[in-house]
Amino acid sequence: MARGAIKTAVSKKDLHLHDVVASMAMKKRYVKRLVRKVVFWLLSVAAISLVTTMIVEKRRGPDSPGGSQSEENLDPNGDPITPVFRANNLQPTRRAARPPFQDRSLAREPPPEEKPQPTGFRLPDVEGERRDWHDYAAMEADKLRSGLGEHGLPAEIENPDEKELEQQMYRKNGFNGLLSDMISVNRSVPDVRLEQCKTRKYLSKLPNISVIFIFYNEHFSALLRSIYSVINRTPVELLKQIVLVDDGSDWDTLKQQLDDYVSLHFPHVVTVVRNVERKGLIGARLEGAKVATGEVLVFFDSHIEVNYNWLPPLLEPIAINPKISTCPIVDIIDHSNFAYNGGYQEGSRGGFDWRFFYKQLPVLPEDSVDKSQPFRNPVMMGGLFAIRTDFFWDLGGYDDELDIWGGEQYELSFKIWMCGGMLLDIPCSRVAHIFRGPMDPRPNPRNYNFVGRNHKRVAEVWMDEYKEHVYSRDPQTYNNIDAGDLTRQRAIRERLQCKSFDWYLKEVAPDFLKKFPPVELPNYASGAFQNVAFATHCLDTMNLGAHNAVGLYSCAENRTHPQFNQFWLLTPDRELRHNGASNCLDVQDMHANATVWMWSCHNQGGNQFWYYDRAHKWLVHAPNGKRCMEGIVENGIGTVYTNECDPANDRQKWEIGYVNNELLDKFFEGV
Ligand SMILES: *[C@@H]1O[C@H](CO)[C@@H](O)[C@H](O)[C@H]1NC(C)=O
Ligand SMILES: *[C@@H]1O[C@H](CO)[C@@H](O)[C@H](O)[C@H]1NC(C)=O
Ligand SMILES: *[C@@H]1O[C@H](CO)[C@@H](O)[C@H](O)[C@H]1NC(C)=O
Ligand SMILES: *[C@@H]1O[C@H](CO)[C@@H](O)[C@H](O)[C@H]1NC(C)=O
Ligand SMILES: [Mn+2]
Repeated sequence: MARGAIKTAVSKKDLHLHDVVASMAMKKRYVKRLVRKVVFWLLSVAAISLVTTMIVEKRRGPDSPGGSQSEENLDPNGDPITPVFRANNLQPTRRAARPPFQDRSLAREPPPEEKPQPTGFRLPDVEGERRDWHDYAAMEADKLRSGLGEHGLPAEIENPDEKELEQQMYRKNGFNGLLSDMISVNRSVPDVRLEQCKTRKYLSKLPNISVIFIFYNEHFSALLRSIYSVINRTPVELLKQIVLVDDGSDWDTLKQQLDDYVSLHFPHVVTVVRNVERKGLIGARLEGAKVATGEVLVFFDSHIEVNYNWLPPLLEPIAINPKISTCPIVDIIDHSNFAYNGGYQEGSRGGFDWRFFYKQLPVLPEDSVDKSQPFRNPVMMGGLFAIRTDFFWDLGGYDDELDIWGGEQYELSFKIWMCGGMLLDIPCSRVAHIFRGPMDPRPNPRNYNFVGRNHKRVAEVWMDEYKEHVYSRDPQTYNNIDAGDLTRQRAIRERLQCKSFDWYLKEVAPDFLKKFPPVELPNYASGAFQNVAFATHCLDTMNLGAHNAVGLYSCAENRTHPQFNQFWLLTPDRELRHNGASNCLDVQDMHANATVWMWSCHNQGGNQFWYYDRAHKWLVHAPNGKRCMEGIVENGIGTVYTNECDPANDRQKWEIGYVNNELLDKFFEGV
């Protein structure tokens, strides 16, 4: 507009040409200065935020407790924790790294289309008397309690003489067992619920429950606190039974001592079931369910504390519709100081990628208008949930051939949705769980890939044609797994006339296919990454998992398809991922000899962004400017760093087993 106006002025009034040109020049200068100011300002903001991010990342660096842990997709401890529990546990404080220069996920996603807003989920308004289920007397009494760890405050053992024992018990349990012994089993917790929850009334007529705690070598006081929290905060008329399933533990405290404690303190409400041999999470839950007499089953881990009025909001949807299964929001009990952290804000839905890694996705916008209301969840987290006893058995329980743990939360979630039910998360129901920290490994209960077999069973029975996407991620493994007899599972699907997996993906999880495209895009490069200066050495996991530094080791013979430890991919997400695992190479510092870590892939670029510069043979860690991966072998030990790129330094040059040149030519398109 302004330019057009000036042009017109020039053609009409030549006399003023000089003035006009001068004023245009002035305007140009002015605009230039303005642009320069804005650019300078933007750059300053970017620089400050980059520096802040780096300081924060450094502070929250990988030395924090929860540091080293073994393979992510194995649980040698046999602890009934789901992958997401483990993921949280491994990253107790560190946020997913913020891409310092650009959020590529924003760059790639097309702008949202204008669509009519789908209507969100609401439970039907049912007739019926309602009541305020709060136990105000108990809540008031709790307010007056004082002592170590009361109100969920962080606690500490101060006596220096006990430090060694504390460490020992810590490593044995993955949490501070000695501190647990010092905190009352009846301790009070902070009321972390959303305000709307604190006054809400629920149906007066609710079903009664059996709470099933399963455990393998659980610390005694942590188990007791789990039981007491349920007894102290559950309406007597709704708590029919507590079932303790000892899954082949071998600690003495869990035998006669537990029996004696139970018969002295909870003679009528607690039932103990003992598996002579360890069956794992799935088998143990099934044994518990078999003796349960309540109308609703509540499955819990054995190191939890329930919050005030946790049960009525969890039960009401089930009372309204018997085919609804519900999950509480899981708060966090700190494994080192037992602080109760209820920082829940938004909630999230469960999902999975085609490697069956559990993923969290945002709540559908139409379901999160009122954040205190139940919302639909495609996949349960797996550790804590409620389901009607008859519905559970009608679905066939868990597939009893699923061994130890793994895949069971998918199996049950698919069944619930596909066979006429519904799975809801309940923001007003809060239960806290101890996410374990570092611990001494416990024996692996099996000597075969039971997780893979479980996954194949679930895929075969429930995923229809989509199972191929799971198998195609790891054909070697899946081809060699015999899923066993599936007749009973298929008969259940037939009898209940369950819907297709395609229906589930489209209706229940409409965002999955977008987030996790079934057909994987090709990699930019893959195979062994061989150092040029130390040509016998290749990038290697050193048999370690997440939160350890990557290293160098004698190269595999087959450079395009090396052994597991040396198989790396430069993925379509422009990250350097360990093949078949969910760890990516991650750099958190800019200084010389910055460590290259293996860390859970966050798909956000940033500190996990890598580029292969073929001309220099550099592996460039892009966001920090020209920083290159460097391999150094000293005294036979191979270390990997990033340093400023130096064309004369052969330690920064790498040969990769397979390079897709055509794709690499277009590497920066759409970045
Ligand atoms: C815990 O509270 C119960 C009553 O709810 C009481 O009987 C028991 O003695 C208490 N235990 C401890 C160790 O404070
Ligand atoms: C639990 O509910 C069932 C069905 O309503 C009822 O028969 C049973 O008596 C209840 N049990 C207790 C202990 O309230
Ligand atoms: C490496 O392994 C792949 C897949 O097993 C095979 O196709 C290829 O021939 C092997 N290459 C060499 C050099 O052994
Ligand atoms: C980086 O590490 C190498 C090998 O340990 C060492 O020789 C070099 O001096 C280090 N550089 C800096 C700046 O610390
Ligand atoms: Mn657990």
